[in-house]
Parts: sequence; structure tokens; C-alpha cells
Amino acid sequence: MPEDDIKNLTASEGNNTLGDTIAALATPPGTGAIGIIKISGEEAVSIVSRLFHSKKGRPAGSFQNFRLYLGTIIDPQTQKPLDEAMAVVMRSPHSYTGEDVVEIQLHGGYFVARRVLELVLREGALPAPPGEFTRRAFLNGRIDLTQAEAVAEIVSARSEKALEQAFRTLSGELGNQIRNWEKTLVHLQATIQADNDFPDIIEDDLETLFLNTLSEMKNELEKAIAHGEKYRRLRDGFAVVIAGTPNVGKSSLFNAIIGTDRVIVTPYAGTTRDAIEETLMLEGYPVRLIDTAGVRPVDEPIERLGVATTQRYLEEADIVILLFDATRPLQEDDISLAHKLSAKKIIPVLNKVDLPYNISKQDISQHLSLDPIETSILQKQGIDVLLQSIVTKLQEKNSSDGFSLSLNERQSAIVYRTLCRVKDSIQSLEEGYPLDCASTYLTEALSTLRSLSGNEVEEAVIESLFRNFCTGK
Ligand SMILES: Nc1nc2c(ncn2[C@@H]2O[C@H](COP(=O)(O)OP(=O)(O)OP(=O)(O)O)[C@@H](O)[C@H]2O)c(=O)[nH]1
Ligand SMILES: [Mg+2]
Repeated sequence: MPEDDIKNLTASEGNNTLGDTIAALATPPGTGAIGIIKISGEEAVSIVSRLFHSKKGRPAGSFQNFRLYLGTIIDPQTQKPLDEAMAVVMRSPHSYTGEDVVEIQLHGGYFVARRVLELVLREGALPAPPGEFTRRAFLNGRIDLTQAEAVAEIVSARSEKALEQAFRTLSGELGNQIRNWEKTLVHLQATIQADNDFPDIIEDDLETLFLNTLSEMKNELEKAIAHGEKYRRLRDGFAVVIAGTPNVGKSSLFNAIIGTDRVIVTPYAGTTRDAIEETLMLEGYPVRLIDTAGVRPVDEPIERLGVATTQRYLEEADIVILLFDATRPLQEDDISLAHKLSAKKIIPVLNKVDLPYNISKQDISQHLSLDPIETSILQKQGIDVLLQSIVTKLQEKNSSDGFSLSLNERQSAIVYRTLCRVKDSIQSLEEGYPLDCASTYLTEALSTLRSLSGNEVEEAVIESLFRNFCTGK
């Protein structure tokens, strides 16, 4: 397998140190329009100068920064030309890693990329493990940890909205906010210190000053956590669950929305026994659409497991499309299911309106205080209105809260721990304890916060973060 061959030229572990020169294929292995080899470190330019011969005979050492040069790759041992290529030199500190970086652009192709990478390694570079270029950018102080994480999120973004948010983090918005919080905490601690050293000079009502500042910070931290939740939905998809009692048309709706006959539809109640999931985009929002087993009390073991699975999905759902069958009066099961769900999540739908009604809209709105959307999935009626109402709900969920920070799971957990310490310090002040008590909590808050941007983060955390990157990034 060609990809495996390339993998042999890729380090799986971080076996290099900052002084080493590293190299990797930066484009996916295989056939493509162009293949790029990336080299970073002190030896990068001299390694390339031994392989790359510019058309005008200029050695790589004399290349201008950020300028593409056309030339030929020649194996120094055999003097055989391998490919026509372009090379660009980006000297330290003005490069992605902060070190000397050279990129060689080859004609895309598995074999040529592999041969040239072999030559680069033979000339002294070490194979770069996944994420190593970004790890170096972080270790060399070019970017903070939030920006390094944003690089990974940009690469893996599956929707425009997730990309927008990740790009803002890459631009440093999150890093700046963290530094502001750090500054506030440092300032408060310095004030406590000054108050201890020169109690006569410092203004009297420090407690009020502290309470005001910490309350403001608490609000910001809480907003950041709430916004992070939104961001992760934009990144991973909003869970839109189709639910209802058996036979109301859930699977028919699922198939109609995704546009294929993905799940089985039959006239028999209890057809779907499991949750089935597909991802799709609705006006730029990534959605995980989930068909579920109809909810009813059952003894049959397989269907019972299916109903239990439905309950789990209903708990995690961002939106529940709750279907009712127009041909039959509301049943106890319909009502108890509706009452179990938070009204905010529900979009009620009255299906099978092509058949004679045995239920009225009022029957439903009486229980849900919401008018249902009427559909005939069989005749493809009302589905557009339903999709529009899903989009409206997604827009509401995503409405601006004046905040643009997009925390991932690691960052959110740290902000949460910081928030707990800030709340502790507020409580201790409110209960009349001396400022020194609050100060202990603030020290903890500061140290927790510093692991966000990478100032006090453990080596193991850094290693595990970069291991999830792709090779050559
Ligand atoms: N007349 C009519 N029949 C429909 C409509 N929607 C679905 N059906 C029929 O209703 C029956 C049940 O549809 P499904 O989509 O399997 O219903 P379900 O809710 O997934 O059922 P379970 O998986 O058993 O819970 C099938 O025979 C469908 O063809 C509709 O709008 N009008
Ligand atoms: Mg079904």
C-alpha cells in the first residue's frame, strides 16, 4: 500500500528535539495536482540546497524569503534528476514554526513525493511526527496553545460556521481574552499584597472593588462556557431527533429529509428498533438527524431496548420533531411523551393530513401550547415548512450573545474550574472573611487559567493535543 510506505517515513512519536531539522509530506499521500514537502529547522536551507537546483543556478541559501523558485530535484548521490519543482524559503523567525522553513512543491504523485522525502531525510532531516510543525510554532512562542488548537479545528471543520469560529480563535481572540482575565487576577493579587505592605495608602473599600471586579469576571466566564457549548454544536452538529409513538411516520420523515430510503418503512407499528443517524447541512448548520424507535410501553425485549435508546437521544437532543398521527385521537402515550420533553426543544408535527382527520390541531396545542406543522410526508407536503422551522430554531440557539469565544472541551473544563475558584473567592468576601482568603482562591484561579494558553500546561497534555493532528501540520 503506497500510503503505508509514506507512513514508514513518518515518525509516530515525538523523537526529535527542538534543535533537530524535521521534514514531512504536507499533502495527503497519493495522486494529486501537487505534493508539498515541508522542512523546518536550522539545516532546512542547506539540506534543500544540496537537492534543489534552481533554473538560474542560484543556491537555496541566497533565495529571497517567501519567493518561489523554479528548479529541478537531483539526487546528490546518483546525479539523477527526479522532478521539476518549486521551492520557497521562509527564514526564522518569520515562518510557521518560527524556525527556517523550506517547502518544496512537486508534481503531485505518490512515488515522486516519497522519493524526494527519502532524499531530504537522507540529507539529515528527521521524520516529523503528526502536529510537529504546529507544536514547534507553540514551543517557539509563535502561537499560544489556543491558536494551536484552532489550527486543528480549522483543519477538521465541517461547516462554515464552525470554521468562522475556529478562525477567530486562530486570530488570537481567545488568547487575548485569557490574558485579560489573567491581568485582572494578577492586578487583584498585587492590590492585596500592597494592602498588606502599606495598609495606610490603599483606599478603604477594597472589598467592594474586589466584589465588583470578580462578579464581572464571573459573568464573563459563565458566558464563555455557554458560548463554548454552542460552538461545539456548530463543530459536531446539532442533534435533531425525530420522535413520536409508533407508526406516526418518523422513518418516512427521516428518509424524506435525507433524500434516500435509508430506513425501513412499513405499515406495522414498532418497525424501527434502533436509533439511526445521518449528518446533513441545513443553511450552513451541521445537523445530526436521528430517527428513533416509537415510544410505547412494551414487553418485547428488543423493542424495549429501542425505546430506552430513544429516551437517551431525547435527553441529548437540541431539537425534537415530535410527530402525531392525524388519523387517530391523541393517546396517553402521545401525551406523556410530550410532557416529558422541554417545550423549548419541541417542534410538533401533525402527519398524514392527506387522510381523514381524527384529531384537531387544538388537541395538540392544548398539551404543547404550540400549533403543530401539518404534513403529509407521503405526498411530500409541509416538509419545507418543517425544515424552515428547524432552521429558525437553530438560528435562535445560535443567536449572538455578544460573545465570540469558542471553547473546546479542554478549554471549557479549565474555564469551569477557574469559575469555581472565582465564585469561592466572591463567597469568602461576602461572608466577611479577610482579603487574604480570597487571595488563596485567586492564586488557584490564575494557575488554572494559565494552562489555557499554555503558560503552565503539563507536557503530557501538550503531547496528547498534538498527537491528534495530521502529519505535516
Ligand atoms: N397516508 C399517509 N401515510 C403515511 C404518511 N407518512 C407515513 N405514512 C405511512 O405510515 C406507516 C408508518 O410509517 P413509518 O415511517 O414506518 O412510521 P414510524 O413512525 O417510523 O413507525 P415505527 O418505526 O414503527 O415507530 C407507513 O405505512 C407509511 O407509508 C403520510 O403522510 N400519509
Ligand atoms: Mg420507524
